[in-house]
Amino acid sequence: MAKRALITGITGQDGSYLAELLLKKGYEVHGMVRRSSEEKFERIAHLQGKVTLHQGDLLDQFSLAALLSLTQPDEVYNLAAQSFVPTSWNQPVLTGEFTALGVTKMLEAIRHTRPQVRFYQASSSEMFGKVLEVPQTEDTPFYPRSPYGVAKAYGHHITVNYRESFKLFAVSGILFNHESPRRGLEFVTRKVTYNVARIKHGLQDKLPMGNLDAKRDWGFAGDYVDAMWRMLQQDEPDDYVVSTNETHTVKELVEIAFARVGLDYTKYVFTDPAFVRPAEVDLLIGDAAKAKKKLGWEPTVRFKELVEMMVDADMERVKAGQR
Ligand code: NAP
Ligand code: F7E
Repeated sequence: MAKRALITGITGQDGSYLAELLLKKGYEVHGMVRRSSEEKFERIAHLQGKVTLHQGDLLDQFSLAALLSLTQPDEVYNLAAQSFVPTSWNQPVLTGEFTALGVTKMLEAIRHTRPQVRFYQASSSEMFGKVLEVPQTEDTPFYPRSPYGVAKAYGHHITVNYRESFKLFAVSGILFNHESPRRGLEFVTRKVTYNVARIKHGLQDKLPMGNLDAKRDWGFAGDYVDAMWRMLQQDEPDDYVVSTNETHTVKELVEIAFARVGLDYTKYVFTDPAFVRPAEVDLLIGDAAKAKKKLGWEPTVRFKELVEMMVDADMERVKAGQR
């Protein structure tokens, strides 16, 4: 019989890639979606009829338990969150409700409704924040620098706690930044690649940016959802860092993106304090040796290829008048 998976956050970047992956593996895929006045599930439009969508919300614990009873999943991937770091300073309480307490709500629903489920929690390299070790591993202590990072640290610890307290098969994937042509427009990679395409097509001539010196370990989302799945196929639940083991500055990202369309970024990019954060994460670089050894996982897409893939996709989209 086909395995069943429930994905929260199926309309997000990772949810769409994960749903594709699980469908290819023969899973029956269920997704939780929030009610909105206009249903625009663009990232999963191509999966219509292949995945089953159910209304629910991480804030509504009863909706989570009801969904578990209805769908009877073997695996639950908790990808839903308020995931944009700057918004977490504007809406810290909401971020805590979704991104931190939402995890406990789901774990409680699992514990009481379907304790045999294998549970994946989408943890983040933002928990390392002002890093206490370079590169960062599963053993590096956390020092989050935003309400988002703080909320994710709570989500990580409560996942470990429920594993240890109630013997749930619960894992925390500590994923470093991962991107794709489906990335939201406000995140730095997609902001740059989309605006490069607009500039190249003559639709604008300037690009305001924040801190160009920040360093990130950027990988491809398609690779990272495969690591999530592998974590749930192990004999024992455990936590894993998922990263490329490379770090690059935002400036390098900008240079490569503009160069891809034959432009010099210095003519277009300027610093706008509106995009500078109250507290920055200066340097992230992950050591994914454990994931390689135990999961047999490795990234297939490197930084330059990733940026160029995103620029090319945005050039096509802008040409077609799409976002
Ligand atoms: P994303 O594109 O921002 O997607 C977030 C998803 O969460 C959307 O489907 C959104 O639904 C849903 N959501 C938000 N609040 C919800 C709520 N209260 N109830 C139900 N659903 C809710 O994020 P992503 O990049 O795919 O990331 C997936 C997960 O991994 C997130 O938890 C993120 O924090 C974490 N993460 C991401 C990265 C990365 O680099 N991408 C790295 C580490 C960890 P709507 O469509 O209705 O808004
Ligand atoms: O910023 C700098 C900014 O917003 C990356 C989320 O998926 O990954 C993501 O969080 C860097 C930061 O991602 C702009 O200051 C400069 O240093 O793309 P971002 P993030 O904050 O690293 C982690 C792993 C997650 O878990 C999160 O959910 O780029 N930066 N100028 C800028 N960033 C943005 N957004 N916009 C700028 O104009």
